[in-house]
Amino acid sequence: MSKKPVRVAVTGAAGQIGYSLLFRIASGEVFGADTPVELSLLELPAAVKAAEGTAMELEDCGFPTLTKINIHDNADSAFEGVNWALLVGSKPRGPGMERNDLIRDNGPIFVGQGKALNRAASDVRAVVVGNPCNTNALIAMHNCREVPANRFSAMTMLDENRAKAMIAKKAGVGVGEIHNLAIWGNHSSSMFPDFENAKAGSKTVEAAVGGRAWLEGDFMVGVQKRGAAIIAARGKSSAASAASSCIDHVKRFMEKTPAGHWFSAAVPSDGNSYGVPAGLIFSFPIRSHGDGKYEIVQGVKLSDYARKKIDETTKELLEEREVVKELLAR
Ligand code: NAX
Repeated sequence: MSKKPVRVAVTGAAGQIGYSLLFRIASGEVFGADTPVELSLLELPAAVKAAEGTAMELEDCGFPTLTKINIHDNADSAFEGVNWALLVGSKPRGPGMERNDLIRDNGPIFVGQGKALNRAASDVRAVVVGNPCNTNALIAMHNCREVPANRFSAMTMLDENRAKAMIAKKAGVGVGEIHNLAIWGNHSSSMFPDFENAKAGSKTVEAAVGGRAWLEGDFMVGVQKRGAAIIAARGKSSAASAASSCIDHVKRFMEKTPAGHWFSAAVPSDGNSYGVPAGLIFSFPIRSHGDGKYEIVQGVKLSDYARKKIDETTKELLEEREVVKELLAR
């Protein structure tokens, strides 16, 4: 293997998403068959043993691309020199817990991890998966002054993939036919999966599914509540699909987005796009330049319906920012 190794930290490495994500990163699928991968697994002390078990299995796969695995129980050492930090680990919502309790409980994790990234990594991209991922990314970004803000993102790719799959099924076409399905806003039930600007092949999605009623009704609710439906059916939250979407997220940022296309990711708002206040970690249609840079796609037409939905999800993110305001150092 000729290339320089890529160092990837994964937090929550012993969790269910970690169990799926790590193997796909190690296999060479993400960074290529000629790029060595060095994994840095971060876990809580109580789960280090389980992470060791996952590491043993990773070794047993015999992936030629996997050249190193280290396991850590502190973020400073885990993030040293990493190129990608996939921040998956956080506390799940317990019974009777409100969203704001979860935000308050998980916020401090991302203060510590933001500070650790600041100290330990100079060429890093951080992707937050752990919920509430937009606001957790906001906290990490504010506590990591040395790393440019546009290196932080939060994952809404699972929502995009869910939305595309639902439309493809309804329209009776392959999921590969559905493109430009942007998720706007928060990774929560307030998100807006923008079916108005998406395409099914060369058709509008509305034409492909036979009208708007299903899109405004079952589709919207279906995407927003898919996570809960999976918990109800499986008894556990989405894991392999979340890991797969995290892989898609990283790949989409690394590859140049084809002309006229876009994908969804929550990134810091520049304050000049679609009326979203500057600095919020907001999911937009994104186009990657393939050289580490990306842009928020401009000029996407928004109907009154879309505008209302985007305003609602913006309001929710502003409220979340208010809940964690003492944790925002920048
Ligand atoms: P698990 O509970 O299976 O695993 C989480 C792991 O994180 C545990 O092993 C735990 O020990 C570890 N952990 C907790 N605090 C940590 C810390 N401070 N440092 C390092 N490790 C820590 O959860 P899993 O199903 O893997 O989900 C992980 C997160 O992803 C949750 O917050 C979940 O809500 C979120 N999700 C986000 C999605 C998205 O689309 N953005 C979708 C899937 C998932 O719901």
